[in-house]
Amino acid sequence: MKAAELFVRCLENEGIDRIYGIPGEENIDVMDALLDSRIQFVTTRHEQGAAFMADVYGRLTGKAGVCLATLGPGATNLITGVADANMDLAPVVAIAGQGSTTRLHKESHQVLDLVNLFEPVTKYSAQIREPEIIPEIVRKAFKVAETEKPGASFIDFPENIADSEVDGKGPLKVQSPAPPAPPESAVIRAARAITEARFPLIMAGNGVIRGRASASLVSFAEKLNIPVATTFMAKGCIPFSHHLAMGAVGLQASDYISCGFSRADVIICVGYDIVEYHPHLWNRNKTARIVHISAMPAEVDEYYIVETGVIGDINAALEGIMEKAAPHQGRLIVNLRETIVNEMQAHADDTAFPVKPQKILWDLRQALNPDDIVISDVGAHKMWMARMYQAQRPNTCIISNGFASMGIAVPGALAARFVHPDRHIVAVTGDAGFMMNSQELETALRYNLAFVVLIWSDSEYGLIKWHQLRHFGRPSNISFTNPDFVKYAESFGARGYRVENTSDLLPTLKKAIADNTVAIVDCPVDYSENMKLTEKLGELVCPI
Ligand SMILES: Cc1ncc(C[n+]2csc(CCOP(=O)(O)OP(=O)(O)O)c2C)c(N)n1
Ligand SMILES: [Mg+2]
Repeated sequence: MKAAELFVRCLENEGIDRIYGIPGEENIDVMDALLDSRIQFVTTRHEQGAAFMADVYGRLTGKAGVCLATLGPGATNLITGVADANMDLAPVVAIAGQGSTTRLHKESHQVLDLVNLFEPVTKYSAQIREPEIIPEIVRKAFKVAETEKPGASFIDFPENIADSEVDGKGPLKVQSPAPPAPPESAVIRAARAITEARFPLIMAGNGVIRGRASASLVSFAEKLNIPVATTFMAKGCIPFSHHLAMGAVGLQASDYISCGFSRADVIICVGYDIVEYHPHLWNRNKTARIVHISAMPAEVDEYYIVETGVIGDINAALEGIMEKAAPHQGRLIVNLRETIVNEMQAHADDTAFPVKPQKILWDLRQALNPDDIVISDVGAHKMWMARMYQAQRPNTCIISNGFASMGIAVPGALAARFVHPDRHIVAVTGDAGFMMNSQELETALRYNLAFVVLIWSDSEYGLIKWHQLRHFGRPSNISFTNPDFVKYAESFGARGYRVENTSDLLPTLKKAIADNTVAIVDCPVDYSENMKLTEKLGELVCPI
């Protein structure tokens, strides 16, 4: 058979149902072989969109999302999304065409050394130099991408190899190594440290969601009566409505939950990776006694010196420790949770216009069911989403906080709808981030995918202005003008709405969801709340 066909057989063997990407000259053999495959090719409008789709697919499913591009510019367009997946620990396999092996040694049209280019943004980057090694390269790319800590793999497929014949080769058996149970001695030490703690606090990271350990985490917290803060990327691993939920940590400034961190003597980090939230921001004095529960040993950081490491399957670790540790009283936490809940509710009936961030989040929560999914883009809106959106289930509030690239929300929403056609999906985005990948609205409509895009309009790079004001007291080069988003939506064949009054927001969101197609809601936002938040948190009086 043709090598390109063997390659597609190997992809099928990995159980993938979709590839996102853009065909090119150098991968015509693969594109042709895909016609005889059950794998669906989703033709996107930018390779970056394809990579973000694979990224969010990977985060939602734990299986590698797959994106494909041609050589040179197609491949370089993939890089931002691939880097995002890699740093957010989402499994992705990226594939690019390449020139023939007979022209890679010299100056040659569109040829770049892609294996080296992708090296720093992947866990594994390889070129298919011979057709016989296709089964090994494909299997390895998926195995490496999906194994803790997950990330991206890259395959470079030269056109003459794809076009060559290969005999007697077939896909390799798919094997997924499961993390072993942690050693009993570590479980006992952790249980003792937690029992002896005066005020323990749990910080849950995205590893809890990757390890499908949310239910164990909640039982662990309940049994031992220990409050839980989550990182931005672990929102929902304990329902916000739970009495032990303390909200999300991750702002660079102090927040209410920082009071919990400064009062706690033992911090139990579960599935936490330091890329999610620098330890120097929550352990400034290096006094926290850290219990590290994770599938992998901790990264080295002078502010993250582990006292007790419990390495292995997170479910097994939590279950083992909770059997052996003694419950706590938990009285300090009641005030802290009340303060956080009160702050979230304070703007429920706020009618000021432009709409305050707090009110947007309140109404968004009212418009959605607990299982519905929001995908945040990156900007000031992300900080508000992370702080105040009340996620009730794991993987229902997708936030990129590793690489944190703008432009993820629209392609991410598209991928989420493919995975969960039965749930409502909302892309929450700034006006700048929206315009970075808005071309994928056309892709979504072409595949009949329904989701809402909620744009927080300020005609500025809001987050950057916020930083500039904090540091220098004046903004520098952050303004732009927007197209008419309603007409823009309509020009794609999508629905478009503009919020003119704050009281219109909730009914408009409900209408947009009910439209059951792509709908854009342009919502003017009052970002004067950003500096007000900075001032309020600067004068923070701890409620505990
Ligand atoms: C691709 C990319 N470019 C630049 C940045 C730096 N950056 C972070 S947030 C931001 C502004 C985002 O503006 P907008 O999308 O309008 O959201 P807002 O902050 O106004 O809510 C910028 C430029 C980034 N994270 N990603
Ligand atoms: Mg903006």
